[in-house]
Amino acid sequence: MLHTFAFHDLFIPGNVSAPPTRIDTGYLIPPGRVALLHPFGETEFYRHGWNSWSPSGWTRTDGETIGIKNSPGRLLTADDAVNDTPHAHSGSAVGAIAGPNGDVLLLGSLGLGTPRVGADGNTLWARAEHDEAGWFVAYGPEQKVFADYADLVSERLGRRSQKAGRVWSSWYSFYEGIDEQLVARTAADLSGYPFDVFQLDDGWEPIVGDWTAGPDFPSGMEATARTIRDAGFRPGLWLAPLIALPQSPIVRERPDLLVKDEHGQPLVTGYNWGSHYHSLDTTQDEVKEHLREVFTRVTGWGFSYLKLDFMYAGAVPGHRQRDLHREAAYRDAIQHIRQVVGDEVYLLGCGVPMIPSVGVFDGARVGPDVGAFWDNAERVGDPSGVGARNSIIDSVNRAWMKRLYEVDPDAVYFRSARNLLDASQRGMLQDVAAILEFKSTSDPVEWLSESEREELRRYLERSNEVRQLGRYTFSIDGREVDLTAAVTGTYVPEPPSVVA
Ligand code: 9PG
Repeated sequence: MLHTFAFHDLFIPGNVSAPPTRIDTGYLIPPGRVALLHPFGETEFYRHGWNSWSPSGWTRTDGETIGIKNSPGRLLTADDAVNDTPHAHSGSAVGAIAGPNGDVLLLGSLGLGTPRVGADGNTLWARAEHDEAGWFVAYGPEQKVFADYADLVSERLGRRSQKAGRVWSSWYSFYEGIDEQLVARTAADLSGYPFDVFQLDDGWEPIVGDWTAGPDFPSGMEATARTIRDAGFRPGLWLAPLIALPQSPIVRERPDLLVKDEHGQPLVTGYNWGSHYHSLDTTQDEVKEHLREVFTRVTGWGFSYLKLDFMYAGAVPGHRQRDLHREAAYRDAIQHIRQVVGDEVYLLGCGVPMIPSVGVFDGARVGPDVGAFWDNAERVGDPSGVGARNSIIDSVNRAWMKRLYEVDPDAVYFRSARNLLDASQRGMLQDVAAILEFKSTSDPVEWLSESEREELRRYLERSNEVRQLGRYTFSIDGREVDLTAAVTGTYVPEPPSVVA
């Protein structure tokens, strides 16, 4: 049916499935397809990515689309592959187009069902694989309409209140090369630094899919958790509980517990660790029981901050035992995990589908991995590739998600050693983390000079007064920070100086 949406002096004709309801901040539209005829012509479009690593940001409707191009494996891992439209502008759950004077027209889903929003020079449209959530449409100042949208989403899906505090993570220094002695030494060196959490990342487990202590942790994970606690920190642990590598015991022994393809074979749900991997079918009772065991075990060891990674793989299309929409299956799985660990455990989502994680996760990663370099030379043009540049672009474009959960832009660096980022690039990362209010680093004390140690301390101790001034401009403690060049890609790094 046709409906005309009235926003002050702007009238937008739209095609909707049932009559919308006016609310103070805009309109609620019942589930079903939506097409709005906008008067802005070719303009800017805000594209939102499906999971933590998926590209998000503003582009022109008559310009290049934002997304992962020409790389099916990465697309499967780092965005919603089946709904991607490389030749047309579309994104996940929410989209917006820019009108005059900083006002935007936003259209966003209020729930699950892999909702999709797209635009061109005439229309802003929305549809979902599984339509039951309904939509919000609003027109007004950019920050206000995004905030209003976020508030409606968390009204429906919840908002947790636990804060992570300041986090040290092992990933961006040691990667998988961790062992119990290195962890003990690193934690002892950090003792007295104002960190709240010391989080072990990937590398402790024998193989992804087997969440027991690996060979480099011969004393067991409980001993390591104790070591971390004795150093003065809350023990944190990484795991990817919904996926398993082909060589893991669960895949070899119980392939029946996996999500299947159309031939009944274990479905490939992503790529990493030089391999493909599979997903657990969380709709099966035995898988729920397995998850209960895993989470009872790791919290029993003493870890109370959990970084749950590659979670999108629990929401990919595939054959599951129970026939419910993939995002509903995912939410059911994370609610089960939350129920097992209880309210006191901090859950940081990584590689999570963004909207279906609201209200269950305390925090979520909102961009690709950082790296100790600006851009990835091997994957130029892949906006989900590792590096400071891509991480900053995605994270800043998702600052509005603060209202849904804590937003983690990933680690920042203080070290100049073993780092290709110069001081100004390190400063940008530090500013982005201050703006998003989530401070983490991976620098071992040993890798820092005396002055870098001081800088790190000051950074962690400072609580910042942050204000957003414009789309990419902020004030941090009265200092103006303009990230426009970095986020829009016009920032060109200085060529590294050659040290004789
Ligand atoms: C551990 C790492 C770290 C890191 C996570 C995640 O799109 N991808 O293919 C992709 C692969 C790995 C990845 C991110 C994206 O890294 O983000 O912080 O925990 O796993 O293995």
